[in-house]
Amino acid sequence: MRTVWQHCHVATMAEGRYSAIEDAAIITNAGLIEWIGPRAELASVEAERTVDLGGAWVTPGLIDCHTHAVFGGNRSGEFEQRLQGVSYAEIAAQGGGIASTVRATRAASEDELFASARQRVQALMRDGVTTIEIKSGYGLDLANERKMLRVARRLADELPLAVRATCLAAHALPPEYAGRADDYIAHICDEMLPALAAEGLVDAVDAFCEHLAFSPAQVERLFIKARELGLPVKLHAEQLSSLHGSSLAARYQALSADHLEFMTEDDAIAMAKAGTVAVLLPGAFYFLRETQLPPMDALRRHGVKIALASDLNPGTSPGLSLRLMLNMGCTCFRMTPEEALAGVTVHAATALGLGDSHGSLEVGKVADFVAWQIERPADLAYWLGGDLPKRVVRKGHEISN
Ligand code: DI6
Ligand code: FE
Repeated sequence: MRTVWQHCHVATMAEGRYSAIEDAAIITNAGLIEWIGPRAELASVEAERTVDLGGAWVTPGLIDCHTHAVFGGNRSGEFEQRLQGVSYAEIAAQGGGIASTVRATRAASEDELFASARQRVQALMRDGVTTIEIKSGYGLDLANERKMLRVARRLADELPLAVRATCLAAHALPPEYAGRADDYIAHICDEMLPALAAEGLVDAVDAFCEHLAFSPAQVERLFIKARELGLPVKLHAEQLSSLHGSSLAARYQALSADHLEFMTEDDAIAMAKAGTVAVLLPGAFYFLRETQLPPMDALRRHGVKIALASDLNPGTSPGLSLRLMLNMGCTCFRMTPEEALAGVTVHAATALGLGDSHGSLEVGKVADFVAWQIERPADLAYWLGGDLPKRVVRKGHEISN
């Protein structure tokens, strides 16, 4: 159905940065954008429907490019411990942290995981999110990683949402492999990843490169396997210390390297050359009360694309609002509201390998957009969460929130 959407302004985010058309019109057809431009240039078209957006500001549908939205249980008890001064690393060393979510996730059925994840994902959707990435990584064995990835696929089937599923089997060492990290990496490479990929459950491969997780050498073995299977990679890097995981990611043309508080200027240069997106996660920075800022000036100077995401997970970022992350990106990391908006649209799409189809409002791209009743685009980064009045369009059809 051809639809004309008008009486609006559009932040198109074309060409990878903030750009706006005032008093614009959009024509959608068969789920795609057929035309977009100033309303004055709108030629008369045969349209089945014309929609008056009431002066709204239209942005691309928001993209949350880094979440761990599928998990069992929650860790509010650990939050209380950390408020008493116990560190994230100490809690992990005592068998808490990721390991405690692994126990709860293994104990949960696929239906239970689906039901709890759906609620969290719907909270993100109420904030204008139309595309989301979901990582596995709390199963840590074939059956349980499969269970998580199947939930990610089912969310895409049952909700008006695009979902990319990332295999994060190399998130932590499962108890069965205590003291045998190399053996676990070999098990992922030889058994888990080939099986999960063959079942069509994996869009990308991720790992946690950190002293308390996996070394660069172990991550590299996984990346080599991913390349062999034709799967793109991404990496949790430089969150708590500097191991130059982000440079390693760049050497493997990773879609993104994520967190990055401890990255160096040389890492930024390597990422810029490779086109690897820097995904910043201010929710985790805030929730862990970190003080080391990602090197914003170096990222900007070298032209690294910067995305922002929720990192929605039970341990370090129980964040249910991507717009709140826009605010935190500005307040904590000194991004401009325009950079932050690019970070949850055009650059987030690139971080998921969806840059050709999503993330900006241009002819031929998927017609996913949000019409916000706001005065200026900066308002999206200004309000601290909350439910802003809006209309959400997915593949050219308005969805109810
Ligand atoms: N970094 C994170 O922030 C999450 N995973 C990771 O590698 C934390 C996951 C958790 O604590 O459950
Ligand atoms: Fe994460």
